Amino acid sequence: MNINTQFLCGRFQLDLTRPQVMGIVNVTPDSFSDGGKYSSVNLAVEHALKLIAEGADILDIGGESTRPGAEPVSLEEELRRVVPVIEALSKVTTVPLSIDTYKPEVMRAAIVAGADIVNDICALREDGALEIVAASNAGVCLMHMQGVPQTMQLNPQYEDVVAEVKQFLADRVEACLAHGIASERITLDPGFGFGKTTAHNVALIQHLDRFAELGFPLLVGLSRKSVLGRIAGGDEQQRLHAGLAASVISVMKGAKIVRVHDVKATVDALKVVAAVM
Ligand code: 9MG
Repeated sequence: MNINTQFLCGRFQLDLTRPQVMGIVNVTPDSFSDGGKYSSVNLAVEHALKLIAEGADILDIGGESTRPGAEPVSLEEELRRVVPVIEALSKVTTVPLSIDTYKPEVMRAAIVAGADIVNDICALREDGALEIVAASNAGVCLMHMQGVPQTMQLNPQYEDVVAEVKQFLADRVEACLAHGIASERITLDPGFGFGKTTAHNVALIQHLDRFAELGFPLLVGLSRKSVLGRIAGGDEQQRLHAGLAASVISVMKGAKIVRVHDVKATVDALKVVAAVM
């Protein structure tokens, strides 16, 4: 199966023959990894520029925490958080900007503000989301999630996690193509930690090649996630080494984009992978 080596996203055509590092910019006071340090526009922009200096190829900007148990934020509050950051970054950056949201209204405003990619944990299932992305030239990341963030980790259940996640992603690809979203604009993500036990997450990474069979570039996000803490120990701030192992394994198993907090360390680790592979 041939996988697109170019990812068309907004103003950009990303070359995926080299793995791309997507740096996380949380604009949330309750963010699980930055403790709210970057909640104001200026600090978020400053942090984003630091990630670019460290080698980020893409920035993923989010205004609502999706960690297990997190409460949703209102549309107005999410817009207030992310739109000024995207507007400011689109004027000064040369990397694609991704909006991490499942809300169609936020997608629309973010694209107008300069977002190049829609990163949707709901895979464009909200009413109107497919139409908004189709009407733009933004790239999209379709992610699998069982349940909703508030309750998804209470009792995740699958007969065959790999087959079910793969079928879900295949169905969402069909929905995108039917709405006129070109295949070169689509990336897929099994959604590590989103309604999955440790065993489910391990099975997904072991079988990442099965998702590559769908013919679309894979994005993997494991950075600082609790599954790494359950495997290796340590709280969120102590999961760097486990996260680097996860990024390296993901890329060696076919991931084209890794979504991470620790950009410099990941870029260095992936240089070693590139030298070897
Ligand atoms: C927003 N967000 C949090 N975790 C994520 C993951 O694993 N993948 C994607 N695409 N987005 C994520």
